Amino acid sequence: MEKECIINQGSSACWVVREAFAASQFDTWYKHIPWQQNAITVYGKEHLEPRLTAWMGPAYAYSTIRWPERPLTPEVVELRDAVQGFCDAAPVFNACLFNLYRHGVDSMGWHRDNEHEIDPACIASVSFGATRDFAIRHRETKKKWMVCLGHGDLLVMENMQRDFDHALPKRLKVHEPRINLTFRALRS
Ligand SMILES: O=C(O)CCC(=O)C(=O)O
Repeated sequence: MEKECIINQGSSACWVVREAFAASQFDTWYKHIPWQQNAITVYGKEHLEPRLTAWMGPAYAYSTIRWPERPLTPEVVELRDAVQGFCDAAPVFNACLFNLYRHGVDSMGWHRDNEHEIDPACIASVSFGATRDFAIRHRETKKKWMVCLGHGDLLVMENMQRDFDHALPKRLKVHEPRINLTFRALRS
């Protein structure tokens, strides 16, 4: 399978393998994951996140959200091992954040996954269901890239946290749900 290069700048790289996991079913993941909607506090005000999420891996916290430790299930380990096979020099992904965008109103704002526990060498994500745009922006130049991610696509980001933000913008014309699993290596 071919790697499609999106960004290759210094030590930072981002690439996609189209339909790498297209054989995996949206419904399997939809039913398998213990989805919840978290509240997040921004400038002292509580909001519900505009998506459902779940976590498997060591205990982890970002923003005002605290995830307790939860082991990866055998199904997730199987997908993780297959993803790991595409990422030659990556550290072992011992954690997975699951995102469920119920429709195009659900989204994720600009961020860069730069919590100190996350190994910046590599983050890999797999998408199922509706096709959505994934946005990347250079933090200084503000140059933007828009990557269309469809069912089964693998997206890999290497050393991107320092210089780039990413986001999953709203797309009001999308009415179908999308699931995204992001694999990370958490350092203890
Ligand atoms: O849904 C996506 O593709 C983006 C997910 C993401 O940025 C994250 O989990 O940090």
